[in-house]
Amino acid sequence: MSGDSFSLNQNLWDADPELYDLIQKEKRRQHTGLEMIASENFTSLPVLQCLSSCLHNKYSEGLPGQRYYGGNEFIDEIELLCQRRALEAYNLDPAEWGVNVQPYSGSPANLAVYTAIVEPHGRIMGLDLPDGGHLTHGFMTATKKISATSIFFESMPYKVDPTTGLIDYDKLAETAKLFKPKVIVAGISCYSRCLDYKRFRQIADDNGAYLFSDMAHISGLVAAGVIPSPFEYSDVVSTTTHKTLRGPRAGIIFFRKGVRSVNKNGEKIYYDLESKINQAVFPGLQGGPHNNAIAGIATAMKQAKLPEFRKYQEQVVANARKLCAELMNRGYNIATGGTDVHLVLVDLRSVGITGARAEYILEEISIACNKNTVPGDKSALNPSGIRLGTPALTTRGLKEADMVKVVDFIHRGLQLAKEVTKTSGPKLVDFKRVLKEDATFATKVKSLRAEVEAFADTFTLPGYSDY
Ligand code: DSN
Repeated sequence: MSGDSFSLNQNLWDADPELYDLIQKEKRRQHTGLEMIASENFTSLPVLQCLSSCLHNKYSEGLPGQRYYGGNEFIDEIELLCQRRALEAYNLDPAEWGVNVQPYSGSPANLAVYTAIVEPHGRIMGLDLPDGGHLTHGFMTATKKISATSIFFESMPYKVDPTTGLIDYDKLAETAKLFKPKVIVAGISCYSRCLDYKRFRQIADDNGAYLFSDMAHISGLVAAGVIPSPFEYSDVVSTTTHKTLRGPRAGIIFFRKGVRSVNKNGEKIYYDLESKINQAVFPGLQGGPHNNAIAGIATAMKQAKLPEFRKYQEQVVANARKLCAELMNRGYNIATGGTDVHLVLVDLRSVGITGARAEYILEEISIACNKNTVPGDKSALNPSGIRLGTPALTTRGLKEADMVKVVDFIHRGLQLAKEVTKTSGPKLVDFKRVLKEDATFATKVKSLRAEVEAFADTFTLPGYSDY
């Protein structure tokens, strides 16, 4: 039945102009804006081609060679290629490490790890969300268990030192001794320093815990070798594949194989992670894998071995350092006093504007970032900082000199927010209203936005040219 009045082979722009128009608008927004959300990036044309390929059509529950459906001859080859390349990207020996490339994204990957290695209500320690951890590392508030990790498991956070902003490893060691977690999570969503994996390993060993590293934010930097790798010290490593790694929106889990330890009698204790993790992903939590995304991961992992990829990651860090230095030159306080990675956490308490206002005004001038808690913040609902990242801008070709310009735009936006606050008073709703209704402020915003957009428009975006 291919002769329907709606042809299955029409282009999107003919088949659904209304939707196509919205996609075009989003494309234009991406082109004319400065994308500084630290977890975002612009993936490559080959990855987008994988995502929109025929692989999308196929069901393949199970693993290569052991599927619940027929017709998986080539899907098996693609998944095996993806697994091989994922191990190669991180220089891992297949005798010591295995990988599952089926998780739909980072949160499902992390839940699969806990499901595999922690019994229901077993204990987990992760960096607290307001201190820079991720929801899936066990977030809960005093009154509510927020993340499934805290609903199905018992979660005890560790924290940063509120004065330095650095992870308080001594306190973690002390708490772990009392809490006796089954898993310690070494991972961040907003922390601008390299993690001390050796120290984490020591603390895990002292308590018989697994060390699980969630390298989602930094996996591109790790693959390029520009920051320390978690693999030497970890039992399990998860990552998303779309952040610094610049692949498709998906997740993967690496797990150790072989000897875990040798007991007092000299007997070898072996890891049993492979079947536990594979089963937790499917059939435990997921159905059929997204084969188009798996192909996208495979091609992104190939890119990750190229010299250009290393140069890109070096530039991501160089840009973040320059961004940080320029902000400090302008008098801004930076949590932890700097950055080793792709992100910068700006503490706005001394500026006198909240994270929400900063995020709002920057969005108004076409700079995308997110409000974020900073060390010492009392409420996660009213954070005092913003998180800025360089992966997406670096993909578009911005270099250190461009960061000077970017900081100038940010600074002018934040200065304007200060001015508006004087008129609007403390409520965000009044701030937004004044910004819109006051003709002088509205004109200033419009003119600054035009400058930002003209600047951003000079840099290209990878991807399809027509949508
Ligand atoms: N949403 C991502 C981030 O912004 O850090 C993490 O999942």
